Amino acid sequence: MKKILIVGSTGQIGSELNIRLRSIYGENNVVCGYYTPPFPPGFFESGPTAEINALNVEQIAQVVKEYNIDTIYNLAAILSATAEKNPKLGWDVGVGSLMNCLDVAREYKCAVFTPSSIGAFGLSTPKDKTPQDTVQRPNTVYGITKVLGELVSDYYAERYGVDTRSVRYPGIISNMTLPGGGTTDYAVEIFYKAVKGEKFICPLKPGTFMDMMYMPDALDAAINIMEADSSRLIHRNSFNVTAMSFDPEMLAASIRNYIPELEMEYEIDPLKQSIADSWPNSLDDSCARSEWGWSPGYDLDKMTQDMIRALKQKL
Ligand code: AKB
Repeated sequence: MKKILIVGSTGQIGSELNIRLRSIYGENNVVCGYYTPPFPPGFFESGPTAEINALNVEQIAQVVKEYNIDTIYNLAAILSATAEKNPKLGWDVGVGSLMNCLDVAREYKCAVFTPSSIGAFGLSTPKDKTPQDTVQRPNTVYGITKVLGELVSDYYAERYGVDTRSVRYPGIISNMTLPGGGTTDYAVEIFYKAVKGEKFICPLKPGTFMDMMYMPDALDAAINIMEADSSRLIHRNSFNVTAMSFDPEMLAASIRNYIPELEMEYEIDPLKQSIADSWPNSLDDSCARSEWGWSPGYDLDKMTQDMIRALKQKL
């Protein structure tokens, strides 16, 4: 049975990943490293937890030693738009947490999952059906940390034999914990507004296409890549994965199938728009499909129905 540490377990992904991992590997085999609130209901009761500042390598090493951890999910990050407002913080968290996890993993022989992102691509990357192996010259600090993360993770795998694996996440849509400061956050916020019956002010122009994914698929991607047979992996850091690609108009139309009164107006946020314009419209995820069987379960309509159902219950 795996012994897992999640660094950053209270964020958008971590707060749901910990529940899924505990249901697979057992409550006591998943340690939730936390630093910042909010803490989901039952967080401190449902299994071991440890306060971990991802920038403090000793704290990570201490927990890995104490619980005999063999797998680290490193989810500490400052998302793209927030990182552009505070590039030093974006760099320190993005690079610092990864280097700390890699160094601890090297010493204690752990596997490491660290998400990369569509943000690892830039203006000179082919925009449609972006290939697995292509130009990566992002112009955001978030993207730069993601490219560095991919390269240094491969370096630790080749040079020190650390089992590093990763996926390039698109925008993740979820209903438990809000994302904080990403360029794709609009695709979550619109659902909250629609279910509350409020007007949605969209920060991105119509025609701004980006890859997206519903949280259950994002969790599958993280767990399945870590469970994949390593002899089948030609790539490691990091795999293109996607489930759908849409622009704000398509998303609003999908929601209006179930909430016809949704009102949407545009008030473009220049920072978010310029980041979105530098990212792909759609990824080619065929390598993930052939090397470890990636296959998403949710398309736009299925996700829309489930988001509305879940938010109606929650709100
Ligand atoms: C962001 O918008 O910053 C993230 C991402 C796509 O990596 N959701």
